[in-house]
Amino acid sequence: MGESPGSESGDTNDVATSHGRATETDPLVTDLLDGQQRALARVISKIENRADGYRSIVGDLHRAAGEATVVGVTGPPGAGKSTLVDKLVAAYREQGQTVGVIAIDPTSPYSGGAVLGDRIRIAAATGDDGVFVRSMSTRGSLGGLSTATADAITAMDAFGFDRIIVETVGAGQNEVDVVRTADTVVLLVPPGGGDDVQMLKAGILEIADCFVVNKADLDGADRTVQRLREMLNERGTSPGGGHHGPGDREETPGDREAASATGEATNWTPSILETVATSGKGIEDVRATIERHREYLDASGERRERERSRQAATVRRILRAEVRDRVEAELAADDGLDSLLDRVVDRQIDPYTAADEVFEPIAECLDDKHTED
Ligand SMILES: Nc1nc2c(ncn2[C@@H]2O[C@H](COP(=O)(O)OP(=O)(O)O)[C@@H](O)[C@H]2O)c(=O)[nH]1
Ligand SMILES: [Mg+2]
Repeated sequence: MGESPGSESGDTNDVATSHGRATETDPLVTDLLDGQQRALARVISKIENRADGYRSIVGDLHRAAGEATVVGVTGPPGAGKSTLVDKLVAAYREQGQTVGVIAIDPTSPYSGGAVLGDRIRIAAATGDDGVFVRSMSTRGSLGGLSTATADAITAMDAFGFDRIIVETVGAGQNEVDVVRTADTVVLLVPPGGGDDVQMLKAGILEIADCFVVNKADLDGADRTVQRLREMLNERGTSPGGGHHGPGDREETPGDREAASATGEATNWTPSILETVATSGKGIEDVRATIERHREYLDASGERRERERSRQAATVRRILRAEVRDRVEAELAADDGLDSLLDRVVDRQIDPYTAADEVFEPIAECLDDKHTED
């Protein structure tokens, strides 16, 4: 909850860190690392609001993170993700593991624990400090969610949770990017959905490590399992194979396979499981499969590869945002585009030239930097 709406100034501590370089550690960081959930909640709010000092906070936390296993749970709305996550949390707690949950729900922003199942709400309400649930909204600028989620994961990781679950509807590139921040991707598929399986082909299928046909109590689950098997066979997941095309950027599924193909360890063949999340049937299999995948990631060296491509994506996102902000600042300093636009509309200059004129000072700085090196 924002305590000072409309005010950017905050208290004097924050002002000192407004350039993103803290001279000393923010007390919030100390409290978070000390295991105070309230500090964790406040840090995530700062991350979400891009509040003063959040960068140096994330910087400090980054050094303390890196131990948690991040599990992405994705699938269409109503597939039973929240119900399954709820049961999964309980299963982890039974094993003595602590769990942080991030629910990204475009339909119910800021509804807090309300988007999740009863078990988690109860766990949270009864003060089980081995569970922490947070929802994040999809509002904000392009790519902002991916970065904010990555930062929130860093905060939960530094806090010390053994497992971090990110629930998200796997629609759209932004959400696919979010799911890619996970070590293990669990994809929920509703039964009887020949069409749904068809839809999955668009991007999300390739990044699933575990397929879960939930609502197995309903008709059509067997057929859906069958269809998924066929699809995986078409894909050719046999060891050593499975290249889909040239991976010309970081973070493509091809990168993951290339990484594992170079190692000694065998490739991971995605599992297909059936569950009834409402009753808890099959949840233990899901938990065990995630653990098995985790062991595979360590044995194959793929964990580090995934971490590298995820960090590459984060750095690139930050850079893109940085460039965008610089350009906007440049525009603002030059009275916006107004004078340039008149010349473009009057056909004195073309849009490329206009863009060049705006970008020139930035480009010059970059050129200077490169000649220094
Ligand atoms: N019959 C049946 N219903 C389920 C199952 N899992 C979840 N549901 C129901 O499906 C609805 C949507 O579940 P929810 O977990 O909110 O889905 P989400 O949108 O993917 O998070 C709820 O009414 C659940 O009770 C299941 O295994 N079987
Ligand atoms: Mg949900």
